[in-house]
Amino acid sequence: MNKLKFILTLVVITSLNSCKKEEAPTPESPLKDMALVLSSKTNVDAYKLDIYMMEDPFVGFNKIYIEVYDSISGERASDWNFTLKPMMTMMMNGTTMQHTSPVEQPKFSKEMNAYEGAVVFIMPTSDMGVWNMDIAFENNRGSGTLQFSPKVVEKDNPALLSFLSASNPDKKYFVALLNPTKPDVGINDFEIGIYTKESMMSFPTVDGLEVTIAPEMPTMGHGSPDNVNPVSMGNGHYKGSVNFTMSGLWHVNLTIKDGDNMIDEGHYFAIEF
Ligand SMILES: [Cu+2]
Repeated sequence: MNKLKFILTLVVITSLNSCKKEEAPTPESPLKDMALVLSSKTNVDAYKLDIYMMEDPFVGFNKIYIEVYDSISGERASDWNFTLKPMMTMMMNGTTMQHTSPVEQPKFSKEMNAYEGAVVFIMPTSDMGVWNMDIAFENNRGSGTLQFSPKVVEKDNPALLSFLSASNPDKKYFVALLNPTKPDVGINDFEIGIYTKESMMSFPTVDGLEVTIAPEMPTMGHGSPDNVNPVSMGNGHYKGSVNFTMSGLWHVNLTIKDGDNMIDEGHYFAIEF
């Protein structure tokens, strides 16, 4: 697994426990094949937070897992609340401005024995702008905030599309590719997330749109049969399936409508395997 090139900044740390006790090692975890991006003591009892991501943060839909455990007993907690607050600080013409990005706030997953959430980074980190993310936590024994500064890269084949609505040029949309993450020959789950921009501080999900997909191999001039158009599942997610009849470079062309109003046609996700 690639080592993450993170610059981690802990902003709020904890009062140190005055009495030293033997600490349990980080518990065995279903997340252990992912990248540990932050591990920190909290100011709540002897609890620690371990934060994992699947890969280096990128422009698009990034899953985030938070494991909460007692550093003495190793026992895991499921009664905490988390709020992720990603914020980009950008320089524009000598002045500083900020904007956030779409977020799925973490909820406890029994399967992963950890909190599962997501952040859709809409721009890469650059000389012009940097990301910081507050991770606020609370339970009935206390609260606090950790912060880290992900270095967000743009993938060679972008995992996020953005455009203005064809029928309302004041409305901006973002479409993130969620699946397939590991494409293969044959039928693949195809899932996207759709978001809009209400303000610099609000990027809500958009449900109930009509999405049509048309995969093609641009170098060979053919498509594929038996694709299933993604259907709105709530929470901005749309699920269908795509048929890649051979390996190589595919374009999955999207047409997105809101009732009779065209939102976009002509954008595609490039997927190569
Ligand atoms: Cu930005």
